[in-house]
Amino acid sequence: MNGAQALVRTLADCGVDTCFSNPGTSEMHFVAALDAVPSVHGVLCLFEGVATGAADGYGRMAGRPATALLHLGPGLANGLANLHNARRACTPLLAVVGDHATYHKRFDAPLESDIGALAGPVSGWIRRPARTADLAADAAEAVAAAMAPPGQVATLILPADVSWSEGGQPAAPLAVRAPAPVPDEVTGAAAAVLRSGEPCVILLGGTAVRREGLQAASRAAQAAGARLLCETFPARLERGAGIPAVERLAYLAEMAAAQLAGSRHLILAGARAPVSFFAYPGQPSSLVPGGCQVHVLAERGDDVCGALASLADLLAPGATPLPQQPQRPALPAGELTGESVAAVIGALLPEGAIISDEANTSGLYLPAATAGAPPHDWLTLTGGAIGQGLPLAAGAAIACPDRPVLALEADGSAMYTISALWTHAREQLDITTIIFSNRSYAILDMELDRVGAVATGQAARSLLDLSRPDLDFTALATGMGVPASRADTAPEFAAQLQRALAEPGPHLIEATIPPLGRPAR
Ligand SMILES: Cc1ncc(C[n+]2csc(CCOP(=O)(O)OP(=O)(O)O)c2C)c(N)n1
Ligand SMILES: [Mg+2]
Repeated sequence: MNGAQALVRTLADCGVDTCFSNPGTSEMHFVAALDAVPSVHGVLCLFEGVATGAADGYGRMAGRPATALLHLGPGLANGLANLHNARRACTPLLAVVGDHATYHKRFDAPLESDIGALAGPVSGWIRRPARTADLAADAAEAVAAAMAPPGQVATLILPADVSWSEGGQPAAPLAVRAPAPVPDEVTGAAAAVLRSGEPCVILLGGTAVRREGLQAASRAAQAAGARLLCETFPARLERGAGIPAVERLAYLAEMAAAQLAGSRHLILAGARAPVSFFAYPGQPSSLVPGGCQVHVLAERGDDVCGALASLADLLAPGATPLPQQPQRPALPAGELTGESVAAVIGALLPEGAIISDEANTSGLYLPAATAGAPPHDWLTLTGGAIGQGLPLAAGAAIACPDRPVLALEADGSAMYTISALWTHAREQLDITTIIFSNRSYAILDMELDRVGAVATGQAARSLLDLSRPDLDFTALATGMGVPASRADTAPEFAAQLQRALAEPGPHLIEATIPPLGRPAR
């Protein structure tokens, strides 16, 4: 057996069943090995940022890694932005980056580059096996490293000759480290703070915003009269009717500051102390209010949910969580705006839906409109690098083939990785993409003023405007095999969304809306 065959066999034995791929010549033996190991499904992505974003979506939903197969340094570099988002999400993900044969590197052929330097900042684990006999054991270690709590990107650099040489031996899966238990003293200290009677906020992140964590956190908050908030961009937030609701910390620093104002204690459960997304002249970077003490209940790699449950038991063993009541908005009439799009989505969201949210400014009304919808998962832009949403949706749909996926995509962000639509069609994924077509980088239009930049003329505004020409998303989608329609009014949009959700397979709806705060066209 050659190295590639031993590698792919080992991945399969370690529970890796999907490989989002954009291969090149150095990965041909890996590609060939996929026929020898049919339990690993190769998914072709037409740009590496799609492969890495899809692997992120898969990992967030499956809780185990998919592979992203990338071609040398340039292929990896094309995939870096979504690996950055995956790193921020703590997603278990295995990047396999093909490299030149070991003896070929010193010739400095055109594709030669420093793969380690490119991979380092996004990878929690990185290795470049030099011998075929070591490859499978390194792969098993890579999978275990990717799964080590709280989850991370593991990068395996695969020299072509290590891949093609005979002498490969599959390796057995390795045990995955369990989350670290939180010591009783730490839970006890947090309980004492919560009993102090001073205003407390419990800030949730990581696994704390899954159903089990939210239930425990809700019990603790109820018992102590504390407020619950969660990080601004959770990797995977479980929400909807029956699940305790948690408000997300706002993106805008002044709104986040208002949410935290008056708190004397901030208890972190799987979240970091809050910071402003960007610096603004004259504004503080930390969002921790003056006079507020920060306490760490659990770090991301700890048993966060266990710690919250112990905390709740200490405070009031009998306390019950406060579930969100079912409630949906009525289907709106009239113009299509960010607000009416949100109401339609809230009215129609199917049970068990997975939302890939990259709606940006147009998403302002979504949390309220969908809060009481049937239970669903909400995946957000963890690292702020746009171009995540369409790939993430593909990965989530492959991880959870029985669940409907909605990709809520701002127009500018959609264009970064628009070729993901082709993968939606190739794999016939049950994804409904809604394009929030405001023909603008609206958030930057807003930030231009907020950072205090003085922009008086058209030169600056033209860099933030997506018209001239207008993007035709229905043409883009149909050109890649995704049935598409365009909605200009709220009832049109509702009818199109109803149809898209009722039919299996991918669909795209271009919702033409004005930028936030401007009247409908
Ligand atoms: C990889 C990357 N490149 C550039 C940016 C800067 N950026 C932030 S938002 C944005 C435009 C967003 O426009 P759109 O997706 O249409 O959302 P809207 O602001 O209109 O709601 C850009 C270019 C970024 N965050 N990430
Ligand atoms: Mg836009």
